[in-house]
Amino acid sequence: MLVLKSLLKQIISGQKLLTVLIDPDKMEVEQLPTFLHHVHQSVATHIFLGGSTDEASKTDSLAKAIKAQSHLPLVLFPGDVSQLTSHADALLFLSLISGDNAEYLIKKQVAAVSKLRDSQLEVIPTGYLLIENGKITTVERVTGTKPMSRKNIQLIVDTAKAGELLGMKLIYLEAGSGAAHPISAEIIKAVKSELKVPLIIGGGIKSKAQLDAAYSVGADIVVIGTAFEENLKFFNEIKKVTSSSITHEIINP
Ligand code: 1GP
Repeated sequence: MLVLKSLLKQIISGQKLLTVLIDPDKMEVEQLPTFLHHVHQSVATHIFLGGSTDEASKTDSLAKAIKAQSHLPLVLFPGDVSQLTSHADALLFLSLISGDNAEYLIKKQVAAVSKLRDSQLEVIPTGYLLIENGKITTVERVTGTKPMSRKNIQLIVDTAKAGELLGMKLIYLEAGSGAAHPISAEIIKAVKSELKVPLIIGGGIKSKAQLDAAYSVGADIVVIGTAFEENLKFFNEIKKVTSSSITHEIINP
């Protein structure tokens, strides 16, 4: 089934989705078997691949290796046209609607068309909003756009809604990788109350409590990268509950 259709089905049935973000600048193909082993034991439902930069042009080889080693849907989350590869299931076709840099609003998308024309990738139009988080992040530097103020919640809501009205199928509120403060509960709640399309939240989420908090106020999909890169044990905190792990807990509480 197509990625968007299947995630809509999961969300409608009440499931919360968790995406593990693999940044090509921070992952080697050789590290994938161990990393994916942990991903598969966790509650992760999707893998995103991409980053603001891909210095060593590893996206293609990483995508191939991930597809060979994982059953999870692989979705591209590209910072640039150079990060497009056919070795994935879908592409978040992002437009940075929080900023006024034409490059990231439409020009990179135009440049992508010649690569997408003959591709089998499922293209998912996605409104991408960068929100201020307390420190300057790579997305801000690379895109040359100012994040939206955390205090102007109405403007964030209106921008997200404008994205939906323009036909975007997903709205992604981004605090930036390694953000000091994840997107606040107040912002998530306000945006979610006006949106019909699924809401993705990412940036700076480092604990199970923060993950649950984001879900409880309306996030449909949460994206986590840094916390997993820095500590594989974090996967244990969000492990799948299987009958064997329940038995283990009963015997070894
Ligand atoms: C970044 O939203 C993602 O684009 C994930 O952020 O690396 O802080 O988890 P973290």
